[in-house]
Amino acid sequence: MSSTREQLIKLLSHHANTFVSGQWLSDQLSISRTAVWKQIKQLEEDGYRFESVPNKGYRLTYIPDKVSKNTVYWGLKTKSIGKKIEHYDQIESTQTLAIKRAQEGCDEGLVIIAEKQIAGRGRRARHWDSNHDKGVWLSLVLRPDIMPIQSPQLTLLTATVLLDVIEEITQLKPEVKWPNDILINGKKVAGILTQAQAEHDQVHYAVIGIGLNVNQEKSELTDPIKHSATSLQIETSKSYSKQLVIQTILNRFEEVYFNYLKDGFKSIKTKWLKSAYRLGERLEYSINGEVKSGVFIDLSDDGCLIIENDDRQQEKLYTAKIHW
Ligand code: BT5
Repeated sequence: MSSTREQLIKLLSHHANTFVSGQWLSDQLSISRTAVWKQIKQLEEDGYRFESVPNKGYRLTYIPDKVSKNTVYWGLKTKSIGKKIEHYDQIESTQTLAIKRAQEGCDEGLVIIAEKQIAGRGRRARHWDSNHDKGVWLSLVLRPDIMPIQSPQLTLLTATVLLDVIEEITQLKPEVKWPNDILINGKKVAGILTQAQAEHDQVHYAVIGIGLNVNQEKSELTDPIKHSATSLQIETSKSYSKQLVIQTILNRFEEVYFNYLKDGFKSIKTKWLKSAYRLGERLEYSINGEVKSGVFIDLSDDGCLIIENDDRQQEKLYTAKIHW
């Protein structure tokens, strides 16, 4: 059950085009008119703004651009993604908590958002720089009815979502570097971490972690990512509402994810390939210490890079280290 404050904000934001009277609010919330007034004063102190007219009541005119589960929630058009949100000012890692929630049996669509992560992580226990509030750090829990072998497709799906969202917000054309990096002008602006738990022919859950650098200035990028990373702010000299970025990601994610569950991977693959970093170029890669090279020609349905070697043989790369 949400608090009186949350219910009040919900009522006001759903009627943001009209005035609502103190009496109506007091009836809806089963609290006195004085208690409504006190709540409104409290909200004003927290940055909310109202137009208030005698005999007409209150109209919510501004919600502060501070990310909270409510402010994100109200801007969502989704059916399941983000229907439940947990928001933390600081946490070790949204991914670790989302996995715990998934194991506890939470519903599909739970989103964990943090302003700062003190132990943000990438793949293979690599560090993810997020101990500050300049980026979007979130993890979402899915329970897709797909075969375990298909779970890498979720990383590629998420990459296409981020490509769209970044383009929509900044008008820039990012690229996707296999398997999980989003680049702008050759530098990493976002990373995706997919962790799934599966058995036989069933995926129990997949947790998708998204880290997107939003408002860092160039001087705020420190070693070791100083030269390899970028942010939306660095690329466009503009700062962005993180709340809006999160809403855009979640709204778009649900649309693409539902289409994928219905129609399969084909359109995601097409979209992914259109923005693939170094598609059609010769890449060097190593497998078990042996360095090889070949032309990156395609993506397989199970999410591998397809390379054509000098003997015109095609090879699928699952775990090779690519020397980008
Ligand atoms: C990734 O791993 O790119 C996946 C990153 C996922 C982060 C999200 S944030 C929300 C959720 N909670 C978590 O704890 N994690 C997820 P990988 O491909 O292994 O890349 C890691 C490498 O990216 C590092 O070794 C650095 O070189 C680089 N890196 C670290 N932080 C970065 C940043 N903020 N921006 C750009 N590059 C970064």
